[in-house]
Amino acid sequence: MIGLFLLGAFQISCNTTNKEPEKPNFIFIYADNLGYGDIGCFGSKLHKTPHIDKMAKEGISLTTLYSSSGVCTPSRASLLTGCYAQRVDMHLNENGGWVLYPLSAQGLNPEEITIARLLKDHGYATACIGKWHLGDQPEFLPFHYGFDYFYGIPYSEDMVPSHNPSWPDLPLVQNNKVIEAPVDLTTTTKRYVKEAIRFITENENNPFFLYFPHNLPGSRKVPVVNDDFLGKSANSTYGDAIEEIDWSVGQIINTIMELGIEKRTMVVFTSDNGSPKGRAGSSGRGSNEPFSGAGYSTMEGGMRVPCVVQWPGTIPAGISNDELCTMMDWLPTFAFLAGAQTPRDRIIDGKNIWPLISGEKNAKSPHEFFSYYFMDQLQAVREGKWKLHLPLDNKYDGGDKYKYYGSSQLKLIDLTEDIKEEHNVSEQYPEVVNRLLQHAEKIRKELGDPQHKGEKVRSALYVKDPKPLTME
Ligand SMILES: [Ca+2]
Repeated sequence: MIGLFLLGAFQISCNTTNKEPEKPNFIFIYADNLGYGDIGCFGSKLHKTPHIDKMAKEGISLTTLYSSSGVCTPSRASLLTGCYAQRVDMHLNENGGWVLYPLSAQGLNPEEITIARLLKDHGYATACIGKWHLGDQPEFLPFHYGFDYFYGIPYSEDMVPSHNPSWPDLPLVQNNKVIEAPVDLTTTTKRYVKEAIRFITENENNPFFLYFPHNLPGSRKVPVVNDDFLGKSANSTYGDAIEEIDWSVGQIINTIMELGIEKRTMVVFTSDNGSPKGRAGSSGRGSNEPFSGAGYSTMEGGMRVPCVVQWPGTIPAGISNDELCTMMDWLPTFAFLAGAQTPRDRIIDGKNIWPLISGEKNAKSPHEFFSYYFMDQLQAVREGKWKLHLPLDNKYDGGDKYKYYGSSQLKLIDLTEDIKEEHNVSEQYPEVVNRLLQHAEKIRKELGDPQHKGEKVRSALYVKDPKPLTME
């Protein structure tokens, strides 16, 4: 194990020869609303996911990876910028809702340095194939964030005119142009795979970054899957969607094997947030086991997501790591592996987690604390094994920050003993409570709360007169 790690470290840090160290390819496969317990290697008995399970067998499972939000837009902003969504002003939409909707005037600020921008500036070919959801106006399409190529839908697959008549038919976008509307969702995964294979094949001889955010299992009560998968799983259409995603993973892995580039390609599979389990109209069939809570919440089940990473010959096979890491850590980690610099002219919340991923002995989480935000409300903080649910006068529980949801009590949880977050041990550990309360105050000052804007935050970009994204 250690030998393999040293080999990996050598490959990426050796500057003693004339030859540049080889830059690895990165393939980041990101499911939408797939729960912790939805894949075989993370405990699902219902869904058959042989390809993802094989990745786990040949790579590493990260069992304590947090998305930095329980919902799409902030989670994606956070992944691509390496920052809390509050830091980059993508935690609320301009109307106080939680995600961007079609015709939103708001989008991720193109001045943010995304993973794609950073890698592109370092010689990588870059593509985003799948669901975007960081702005649907021309100023906000992936092209502006370092992606050479975009093929996919601009926001969630349930954002259609039947929900809101002012929204256009759900568009399929290629680069900056709508090529189909309404998009035929039964074939999107297959078409994404085809585009992904083309992109990988075209770039087999140069470093590339493929960001592959699926629109499955997604936000509908009944996910739209391909006929080849419909009715095949043991868990209704939801299970069919998970198995279609798994098929797509197999196609990607097969491609890099056939091209013989698997030893210089890191493949990550994860999800943007926990399964909403019926919230907001979505399917109730996902699993966040063994955790409590659903997506769109700050319970473990909402924010902890399954993650497997493979890179044969560099990452040891079949190991797992339970140190705390976050979706914000991919940017500094990829930067490190590509020989690039994590931006220094701004705060980046993520940390390089290569020591954890590469199986370095006794490697510890680089995070002292983790903050569980819901929109602009800090609801809990974690330090080591402790999670403190904060006392709040109006604890948000839905997508409208102006609604009254009721108050909540302070609750200290020992996550090593109480994964379902049921037993308040605050009275036994007053010093832990005090420390975490102090930390919460610091974070609120820095990243904001419902009453105050954060002191160390940047701004999203807002445009005037947003227009529907339609065919020309
Ligand atoms: Ca999501």
